[in-house]
Order: sequence, then C-alpha cells, then structure tokens
Amino acid sequence: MTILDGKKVSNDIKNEIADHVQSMISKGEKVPHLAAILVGSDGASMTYVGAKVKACERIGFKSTLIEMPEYTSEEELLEKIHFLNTNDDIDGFIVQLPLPDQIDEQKVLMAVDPDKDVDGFHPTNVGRMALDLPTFLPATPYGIMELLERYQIETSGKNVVVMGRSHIVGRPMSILMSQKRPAGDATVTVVHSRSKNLKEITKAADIIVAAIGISEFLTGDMVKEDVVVIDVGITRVPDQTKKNGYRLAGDVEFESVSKKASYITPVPGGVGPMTIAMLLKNTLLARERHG
Ligand code: BQF
Repeated sequence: MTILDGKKVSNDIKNEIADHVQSMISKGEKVPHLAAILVGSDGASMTYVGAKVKACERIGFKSTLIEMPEYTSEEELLEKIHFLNTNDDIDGFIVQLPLPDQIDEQKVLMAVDPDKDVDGFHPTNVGRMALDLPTFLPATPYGIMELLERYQIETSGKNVVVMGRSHIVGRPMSILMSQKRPAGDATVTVVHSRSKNLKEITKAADIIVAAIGISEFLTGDMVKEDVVVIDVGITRVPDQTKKNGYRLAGDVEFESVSKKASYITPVPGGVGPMTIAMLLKNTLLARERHG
C-alpha cells in the first residue's frame, strides 16, 4: 500500500510556482495577485481562507483578504464582486463557500468575471471544461487529477466510481476522468444518495473517489483488493483527546480500506493540500492570460 502524499506533492507544486514567480520578477513582470472574499466567521471557512492567503505569501503572490460580516446582503456582496471584476490589479479571486442563507450562491458565482474565476465555478467555465476547452479547472478535481498523474496511476480503461454529485467535486471529477486527457480515459460511474446496490458497484471499482461528506462511510468490505482510493471528505469529528476538541475524518474508513488498497490518500494531508496548490496554479494562469 502506497500513501498518496498530497502534502508532499502540493509542496513540490508550490515550489515550482515559486520558481516561476522569481523568474517573473527578474523579467520585471507583475506577480500574480489573488483576492478572497470571506462572508461571516465560520471556523472551517476561516481556516481554509487563511491557508490560501498563507500559501500566497509563501510563494511570492500578492493576496488580498476581504472580510464581510455574517449579515452581509446579497447586493453588498455583488458590489464587492463588481469591484474585484473591474480592478486591474486583481488577477483572480474566490468567494469562500458556503455563504450565509440570505445570499443566493448561484447568483454570486455567475457575477464573477469568468476570466478571474480561479475556482472555475462560473457556468461559462463549467461549460468550457465539459467541452475540453481551455479554462480554470475547479481546484479539488484539478488537484486529484494532478495527484493521479504524478503518481503515474493508470486510469485508461479503468472502472472509476465517483461517490457524490456535487458541483464542486463529484460532477466535475466524473467529467474529467471520462475525458481524453492525462488521468482520463476511464469508464466512470457516479453513485449518490439514491443509488441502489452500492456495495456491488464499489466492489467492482478499480479507482474510487469518495466525495459524499459522510465520515468514514466507505469501509473495507465495500472495496476489492488493490483498489485506488481518493478520499475527498473532511469532517470535523468531536475528539476530547485533541487540544482543539476535534479530529479531521475523511469519507473513508482508513483502517479497514488501507489494508486492501494499492494506493490511498490520507486525511488530512491528501486531497486538501492539493486543492490549495491548484488554486495557486489557476491564479498564475490567470496572470499569464491577462498579459
Ligand atoms: C489537509 C473545503 C468543504 C467545504 C468548503 C489542507 C485544506 C483542507 C485540508 C483546505 C475545503 C477543503 C477548502 C488540508 C480548502 C480543502 O491538510 O488535509 C487544506 O484548505 N481546503 C475550502 O476552501 O472550502 C471547503 C471543504
């Protein structure tokens, strides 16, 4: 069993980007500038945005964090998005999800200029992805593709089971792995909360991408020997023995599944760090595209 070390690979990618930034500086070019809007003060969201800002600093990107209160109206958020869309100093920006209930997420994502949409959530960019056109790939699926590629895991003709159909992970993952591209050419099955005979389907999988948001849902009895397992889940589970009061759990029961797997991502340190690295990669791409 080999651990797919997202922490290490993400560090390799960040170092590659940092080198690129240095060469941009030596040529007198502008460095990439990422902005993030955080609405409210959800603990996990603050951690995620903080990790993104810190990563920017480490590799030499400019970053701007815009914090708005929990009671922010949709109109106020849309105004801020308009400001970032029209500010030439900003190459790309993200709106940290989830948003408070009074704000329509769909409306917000559609307000982001597709050329600055480094999360790749705008319908234009989702369409471009589906049509194999150049675009910003959503960071988590992009990170998983990169991880599979760098570990040279064969995907061509393999049976891939994607668990979950979210717009951010499951759906794009199923599209990407079925496409003709590196880490693609797979035969993809998507399973979700209405699927029947789940175990029968997961047992036939060569590769499983678990993205359902239920901690330790996938267990050893549901997989075949030598399966490749990508765990996208990241749930905070109360744990008195930890100083912060919780531990992070994936969608995969690591203990039982790792005994059968040929490759498996840990939580933490698997897919999560790759998400951050690919957001940075998209921001670099945005800077280069803007000329
Ligand atoms: C790690 C996210 C659910 C909902 C909104 C490193 C991250 C996580 C884990 C991280 C995530 C999850 C992010 C680890 C960004 C991934 O060491 O295992 C980094 O920061 N993520 C997000 O921005 O919004 C989310 C999950």
